[in-house]
Amino acid sequence: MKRPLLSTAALLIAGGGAFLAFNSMQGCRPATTVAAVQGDVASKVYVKPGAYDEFYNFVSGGFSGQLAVYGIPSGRLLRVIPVFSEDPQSGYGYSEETKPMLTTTHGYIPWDDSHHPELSQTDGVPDGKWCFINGNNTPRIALIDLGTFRTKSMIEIPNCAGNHSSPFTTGNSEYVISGTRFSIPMGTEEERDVPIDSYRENFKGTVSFIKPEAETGKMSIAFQIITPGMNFDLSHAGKGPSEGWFFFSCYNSEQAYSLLEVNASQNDKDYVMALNWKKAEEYAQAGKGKMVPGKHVTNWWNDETHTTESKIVDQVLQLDPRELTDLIYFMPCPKSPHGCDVDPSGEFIVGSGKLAALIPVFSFAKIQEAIAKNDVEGDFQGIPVLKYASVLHGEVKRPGLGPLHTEFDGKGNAYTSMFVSSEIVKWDLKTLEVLDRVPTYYSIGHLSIPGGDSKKPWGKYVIAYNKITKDRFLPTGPELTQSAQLYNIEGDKMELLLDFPTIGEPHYAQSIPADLVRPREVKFFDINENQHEFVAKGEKETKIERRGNEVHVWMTTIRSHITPDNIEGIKMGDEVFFHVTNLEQDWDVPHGFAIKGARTAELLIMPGETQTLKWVPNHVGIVPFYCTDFCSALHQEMQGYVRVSPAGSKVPLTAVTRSFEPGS
Ligand code: RUQ
Ligand code: CUA
Repeated sequence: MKRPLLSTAALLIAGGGAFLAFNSMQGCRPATTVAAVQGDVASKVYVKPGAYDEFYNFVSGGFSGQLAVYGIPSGRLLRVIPVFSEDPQSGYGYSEETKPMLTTTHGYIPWDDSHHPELSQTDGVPDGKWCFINGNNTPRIALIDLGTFRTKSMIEIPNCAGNHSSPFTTGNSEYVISGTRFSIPMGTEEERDVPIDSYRENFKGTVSFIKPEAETGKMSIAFQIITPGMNFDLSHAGKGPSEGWFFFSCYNSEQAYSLLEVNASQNDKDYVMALNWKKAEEYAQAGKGKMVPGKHVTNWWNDETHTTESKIVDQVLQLDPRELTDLIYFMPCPKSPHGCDVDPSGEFIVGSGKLAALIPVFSFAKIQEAIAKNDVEGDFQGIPVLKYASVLHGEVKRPGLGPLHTEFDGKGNAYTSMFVSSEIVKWDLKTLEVLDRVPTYYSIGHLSIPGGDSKKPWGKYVIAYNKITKDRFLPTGPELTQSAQLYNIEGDKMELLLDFPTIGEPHYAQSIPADLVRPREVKFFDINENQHEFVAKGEKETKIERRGNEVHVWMTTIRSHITPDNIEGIKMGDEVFFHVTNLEQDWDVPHGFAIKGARTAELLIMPGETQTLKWVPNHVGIVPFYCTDFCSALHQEMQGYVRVSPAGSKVPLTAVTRSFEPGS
């Protein structure tokens, strides 16, 4: 969502949904766009040359499908990690080794839309090991290794459409969750080929529990729970007393399937779904589920072969809460809830109804009581609906307009983003009193506090991720930069410190002290452990080999030459595979590889690693190749030639580096 349309607002008013009108408008502008920045804020974000930031900030690129890494408090962009989209800088998605990472049951997908980074946890606290992120469009979950800052594994989610309420983690990353946004018909072809207006009978949702293997980061689907048809928006795991539970915001309890902006905004309340995952795990292990069709791909990056390993799985274990009746419960939640956040103590669950004029806070203790007493007001498609008044801790009154997401500082305060009124509102978890509010520029979506959705937030800052930046930065044509804003939250009043531009749409983000990430940092790959099928561990191991019309070149790079650099005997019709090993054993010395006419990007090969570029020559003649990464004083000398001859030519296949006497 970038720029809500005013015409939509008009349509809504005409449609009788006047209460909705504000939702469609651009956020109310704070009167002055130059925020009152007071005193010496610059020194609070200034990281002097050569010094490091205190926090890593992992920010989803939204529709770019990538994950960006910033330093906080400086807001400096450190890296864009390619996850769901190809990356011309590193060759991710172009090299033969990484292509399978982006391959699904729908084939190769060069792009996806990613929303929510979630750091892995130990004892309910981010541990700096992994970062998960969801692919929305073609449902997948990715795991990024924070040793290498690379996508380590990716799993496709079957029986899912719009993987939005994902990938939130349990307290020890036993599981990450994947909740379907769109409900869809599932099962056999016949069961899936149904009229759209049979939504109520045929459309269902699922939540899948993904298990990451602690040692390897390989992911599999442990089980999947089928749910009534609705839209599932966001989720969070319980903690402390509510450990073992998951909470999901659900909208479209109207079960509309057309013009949702009006038709899915009719009910006064939708739901927060409480799911007992410990119970589900027990049932799964006791064989209470059934295997159903659910073809999906699971991809894993092997750091020794420097290659993706892929596996196709045909079925998933599904649990049905209509039979296993103590798995899920609905709690009424005003009105089209978006965020669903659990406070550090684990007692309070905040449902942010984006069309509601208040924020309901549920009490886990009361939920348990209501379940024990069967204190229900009815059911939704066979699932019990607990009484609102019985599960409510209380409501935050008049918080602002368009509450979306809430994070916590660990000192008893909650911070909620207000999309429509463009502000962050700080309130007290116990008294539910509003304590402070600051404007954001503009239309804040998510916000993030370091550790702010965990058991022990580090606090210190809240960062706003805005949907609209009009007039905040130098314009860049119709598409303006996206942005984040950093606020200090150490005092009673929030204080704006910094605006910084971001890539893609900055969606959700998480931050962690750099000290927790850095002990695992990988500086280069040990060449002795390189088990790539086509590795050359030294220049003596370089060679060329023809296999029918495939030609394989074992190639090495080291400052400042490529071996071999004179290749002849390639013919039109050949497919040439350059397997390039970077022989360096030093930090920060990648080499690149590019060849004229290659219809992919170039490669960027890290020290000790082997990567493969496939090249299909389409012209007869001499074709140069070279290193694309400025690696040394003689980087411009790092080059070579391939001779391409007509099909059927008798030129022998050779690959050499020649000695050369000047003038001879
Ligand atoms: S949602 S702006 Cu995709 Cu995370 Cu709330
Ligand atoms: Cu290697 Cu430039």
